[in-house]
Amino acid sequence: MKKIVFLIILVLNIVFAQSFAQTKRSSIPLQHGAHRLGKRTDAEMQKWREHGLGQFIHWGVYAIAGGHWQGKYYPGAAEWIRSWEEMPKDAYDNLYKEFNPTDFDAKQWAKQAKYMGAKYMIITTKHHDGFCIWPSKYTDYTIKNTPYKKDLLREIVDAYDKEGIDVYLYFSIIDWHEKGYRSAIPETAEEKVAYEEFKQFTRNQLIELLTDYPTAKGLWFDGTWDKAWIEQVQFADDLEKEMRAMRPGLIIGSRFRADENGKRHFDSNGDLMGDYEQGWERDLPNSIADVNGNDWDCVMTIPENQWGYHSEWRGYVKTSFDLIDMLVRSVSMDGNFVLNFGPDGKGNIRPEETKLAKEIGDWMKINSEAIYGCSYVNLKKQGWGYFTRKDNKIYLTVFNRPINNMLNLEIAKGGVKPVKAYFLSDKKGVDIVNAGRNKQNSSLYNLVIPADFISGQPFVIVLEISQSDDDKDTYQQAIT
Ligand code: FHN
Repeated sequence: MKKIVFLIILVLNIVFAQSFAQTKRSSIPLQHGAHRLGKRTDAEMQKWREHGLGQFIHWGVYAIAGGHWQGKYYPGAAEWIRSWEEMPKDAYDNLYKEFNPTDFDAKQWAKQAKYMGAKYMIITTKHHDGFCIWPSKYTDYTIKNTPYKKDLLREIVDAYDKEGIDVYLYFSIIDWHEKGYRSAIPETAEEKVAYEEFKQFTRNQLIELLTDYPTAKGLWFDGTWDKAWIEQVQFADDLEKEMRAMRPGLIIGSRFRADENGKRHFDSNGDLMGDYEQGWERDLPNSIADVNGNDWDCVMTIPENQWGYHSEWRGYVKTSFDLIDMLVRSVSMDGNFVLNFGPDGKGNIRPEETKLAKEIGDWMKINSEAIYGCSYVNLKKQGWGYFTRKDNKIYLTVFNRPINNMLNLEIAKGGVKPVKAYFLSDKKGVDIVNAGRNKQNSSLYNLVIPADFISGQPFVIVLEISQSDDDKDTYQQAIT
């Protein structure tokens, strides 16, 4: 009887706690806030979630300038060169007349991405400069009017589709080329009309992209921080609904629109707007608590902050170890890691990027089981690396091999039970030493790396687990 009363109280507590959380998160009535609480559970989103690794490509006419103008070095991000005071706007706006990427080979790009292990890619259809790599019928500022003429986006979509890599379309709402575009709220009646036309133009282009490239799986928005756009609450919400109705399963991140109080990414109740959090740019969460139970992606540059092609990378350039570390770290916190590439004006992927793609790919060939379809593991973080998990396997990716060759593992009471451990690379067994319990009654284990094991790479140990059967205390903890 006591047990039943206890169970009823427990259930009531859980129900109360959940409804409290719900009430709290939705306490401000919103018309244009999040339209869904919690993660999407459909197959398209599940697939996105399992990708782990993606490729970003920034490509447009800025690649011709390559971060220089008339011998001068532009210290900003190459794709922003038009905004540089040393860059004459007219000259930039006419660069497209020289855009003729004769070395471009979409199949080669896709093959390289496939080798690297990317399961999806994001391509800049139009960056802030407004140049469209597809022949949009709503502007003349497109690939069609360059010497190249052919539809670059089509070539990319087809090539990546063929390799089984899902394509996502990057689209900048900021458009420096379109005459009605304004960053701040238009003041005059004339400007207001122009901005209304710009909104219509934006809608037309998005509908055009979704219609003409039906295999693309989603849209990756950018340049949505302008005050003028933030204020288009009803318009943006309606447009998002229209796009979703047009393409069920479409995936859109949290950067598209603001709520009625101007909140972006998260609405005024703190709920995520969009299907995944898109705010992790060149940055990673510190812990799982930072991601609030949401899906997320991290987009990362190889140098400090260069997306488009800059012929002269200055400062620290990440190594494949840095990038693999970020990849595993992302997956260990339920995120996807998306690595950026900036091809040059002729369509070549630069040798530094090619080298990194190869090194990451070599690593993935052996270790991708610890990435694809894997997620967060509720185990205390250890200094040697990261945990990821799929079904009954926990993957320990080791970046910092301890001097004593012992990989510590701490499993809270009632948690999983280690069954066996082995190297992912050759399936050779790894000893699991039971190291007793700590004061919190967690079970401690050491996985012993054989002293003669040599690896010049981060390596993965697989730990097979079963549900715990260790509820009984074996050792009386001291009372202090
Ligand atoms: O301004 C852009 C930048 O050029 C680049 O495209 C990145 C990629 O996420 N997004 C913007 C800055 O957030």
